Amino acid sequence: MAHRWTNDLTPADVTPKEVWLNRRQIVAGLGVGIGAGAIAGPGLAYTPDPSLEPNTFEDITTYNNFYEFGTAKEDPAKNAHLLQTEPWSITVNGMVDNPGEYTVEDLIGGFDIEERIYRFRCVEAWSMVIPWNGVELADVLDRVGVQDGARYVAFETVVQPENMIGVRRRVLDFPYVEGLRLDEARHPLTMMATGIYGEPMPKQNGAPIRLVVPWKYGFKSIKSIVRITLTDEEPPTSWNKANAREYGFYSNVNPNVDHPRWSQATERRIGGGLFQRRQPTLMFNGYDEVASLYEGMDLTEFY
Ligand SMILES: Nc1nc2c(c(=O)[nH]1)N[C@H]1C(S)=C(S)[C@@H](COP(=O)(O)O)O[C@H]1N2
Ligand SMILES: [Mo]
Repeated sequence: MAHRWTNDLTPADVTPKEVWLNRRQIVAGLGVGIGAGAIAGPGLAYTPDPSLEPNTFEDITTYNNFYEFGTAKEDPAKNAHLLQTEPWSITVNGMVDNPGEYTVEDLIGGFDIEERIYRFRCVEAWSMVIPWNGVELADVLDRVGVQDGARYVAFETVVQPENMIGVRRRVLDFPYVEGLRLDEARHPLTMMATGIYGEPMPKQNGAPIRLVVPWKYGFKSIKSIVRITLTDEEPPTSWNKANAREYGFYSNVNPNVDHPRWSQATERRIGGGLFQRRQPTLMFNGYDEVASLYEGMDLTEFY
């Protein structure tokens, strides 16, 4: 499968192989990887400037938002082991040629699992750098066959009340739902991720398969997906339903549009279990290549 995403880094930016291999060994101690061979491709050939130095596996898996498992940052790591991921079935419906029930393998089997180190920015003004493993959503959409007239993709998270304390407490209107405009969904940066650091996706990070949209606030990257719907109407999204004034449909990272209750001009990079240095928030989280998707749109109106 040809990859449509190309990065702007040169060989000079590549992390020395020894550094890479050492990191591999460190994370290899954590368990069995998802086909290490599958990710040992050219996708590894970038870890550029220090701003893309990945967070540790521990940071990424113990400081989470996954409201189905509670509202505190430590809750998902404590409670998500209860998530039942086998069997897992993803309903694909709406304006598609091949609707039906898919396993994860049905959806992504045969595609290269790439590793992509992405900046990840939560709406709450913290950030991390995460090495995701996954495929481009565009490839999945091609597999299910998007029909003419479809304009949006809607996603839904599993609901397991018996296993999810946040669902029982109704901390949000579950199921958690999210959506993208079709051109956003097809953008080569947009991933369906099945792992981090070459490991199967930890439950607290959205096993077995979740969305990653690196130029948008973290809540757009919906976890533990069980439904994908192609539609001609802008779909409802969980945080917009909860508070439309604070959370829009687009939710692009934008230092110039503050959250009503806090500034988005800067962010704190999480590291070593602590918040570290404050740094400027980058427009589109630094992914300038998506700017053309929003040409002519007032991003203060469409926040
Ligand atoms: N189903 C579901 N998906 C979700 C959330 C959630 O509460 N439920 N939280 C979102 C938010 S606010 C963030 S910041 C990211 C966190 O992803 P991570 O745990 O992999 O860092 O997941 C997003 N996806
Ligand atoms: Mo978030």
